[in-house]
Amino acid sequence: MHARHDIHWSEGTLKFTLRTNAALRPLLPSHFLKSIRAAGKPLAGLAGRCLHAPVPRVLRRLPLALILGLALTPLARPSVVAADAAAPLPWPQFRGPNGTGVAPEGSRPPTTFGPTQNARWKMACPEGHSSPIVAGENLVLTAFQGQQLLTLAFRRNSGRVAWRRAIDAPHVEEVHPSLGSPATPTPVTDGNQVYVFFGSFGLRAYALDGTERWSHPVALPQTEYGSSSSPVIAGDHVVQLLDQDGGSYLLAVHRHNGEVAWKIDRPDMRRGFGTPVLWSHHGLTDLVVPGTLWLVGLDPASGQERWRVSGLARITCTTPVVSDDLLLTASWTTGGDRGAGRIEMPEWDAYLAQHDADHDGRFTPAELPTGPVKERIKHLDGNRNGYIEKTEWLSMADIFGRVENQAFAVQADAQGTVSDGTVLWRFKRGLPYVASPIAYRGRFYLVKNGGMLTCLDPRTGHAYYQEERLGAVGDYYASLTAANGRIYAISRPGVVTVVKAGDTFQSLARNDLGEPVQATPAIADNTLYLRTATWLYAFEEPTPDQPR
Ligand SMILES: [Ca+2]
Ligand SMILES: [Ca+2]
Repeated sequence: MHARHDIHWSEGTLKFTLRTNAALRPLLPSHFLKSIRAAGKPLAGLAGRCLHAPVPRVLRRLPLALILGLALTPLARPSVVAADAAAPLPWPQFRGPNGTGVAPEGSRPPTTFGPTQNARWKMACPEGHSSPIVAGENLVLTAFQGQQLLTLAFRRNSGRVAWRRAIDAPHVEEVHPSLGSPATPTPVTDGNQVYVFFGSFGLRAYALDGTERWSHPVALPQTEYGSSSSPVIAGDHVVQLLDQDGGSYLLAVHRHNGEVAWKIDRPDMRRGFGTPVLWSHHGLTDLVVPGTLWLVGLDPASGQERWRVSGLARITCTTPVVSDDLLLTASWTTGGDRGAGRIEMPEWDAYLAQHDADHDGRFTPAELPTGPVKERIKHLDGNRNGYIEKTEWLSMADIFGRVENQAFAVQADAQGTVSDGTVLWRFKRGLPYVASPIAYRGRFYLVKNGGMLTCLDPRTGHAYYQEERLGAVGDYYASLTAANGRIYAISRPGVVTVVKAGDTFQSLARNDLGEPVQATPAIADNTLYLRTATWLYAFEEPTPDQPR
């Protein structure tokens, strides 16, 4: 009997073991032993087991015969196990684990809190809409102050500023004058580094202690409202969505050096503000990317498109969520509902004949009459040359003609195929504009501007309740979060309504923070970290051994 021989390695917080035996070790090429790295694919089929662990890329590079030999040799039975998969990062990105908005079970943040209640600490925080993430002992967020793009780390236990890094921005992207900020995308961490993105700069990586690691500048995006999509980690890559009015693309760079891994153009996408998520099913992981009208699934290793499903808004601000085997989303933009308020672009030839005053075959802003088309002139003028050309007009007319604001759920079929044909249901009421929806404990929740909450069955679309009033009016920009059986919905004026999760609407508390909130909270252990217009709070109920 050969002695078992385990080869251990780690990637981020995941630890792996390749379980084989000493007799086979000489068969493994030395580069394999030296260069094992985790990649984004689940290990399916190898050794007849499906393990919920990323498969090392190097395994895919091994000769098939060797893999089969390893798998079939009775002496060997190799397997890759995630030995420490139960130690995920607590809140590593926008909306926490894989963008779900759901805190790990066992988290018990407070239900009632405010500037003078259950605030363990509060710290003044410069302007910005990015959400805090948990990176080691720190919270990290971005801010904008004095033409500088800031990355700030605050000690989780005290709020003390641990480090502050600045990027001078000679050119700041255009942002919405009252709603936007050049510091809106939320950082992401893989447990070793923090990655930040500014539309006015690009990507930058810092070590957890704030040491600069690399930069990847990008051309200034054209979104009018300001970049909002947050970077995400997919295997060895940092992925950044740069949907804009012209020249949209999706970028993946290597985590260790910031060099381009792949870049794909998205010519049919216009400005968009959502964040991609990862969806694992049928032995594959899809990078799911929101955009104009289409939700697209890609291979995270190459960027190659695998599928697309229709049903997103003309401008998608929200991020989809994964729940069990379902992919769920909801989006809404003005003019995309059927009936009253629907925007339709006039027919080009007739409109040109009527309004092209200088007969040059295109429109200047001055030539267009006041109305919904003229209001969207920057959105239409994708190449930013100051004219609306026929191609720009027709492509936008096509988008306005096809859009159907909705929520929907999609499930892969038995073969793993995803398409419009595998959409389980579509629902067109109570839709959110900016606040991403949440799937929590078997229900799917949407918050609509004005303060209305809807609860759906994620498998059927059945409404357990619809557009229940939260009692806190205003727009909802922060995304829904959940912990300990409660949903947190935050109005832009700064009221956090805490609702009991379940099939019957039950409001538990309304907490007024006294100033606007656009950032999404982070939840770790029993603390809810929340950024308001000028403060960063750590809300937590005092424990008996923790005097205030
Ligand atoms: Ca003209
Ligand atoms: Ca143009």
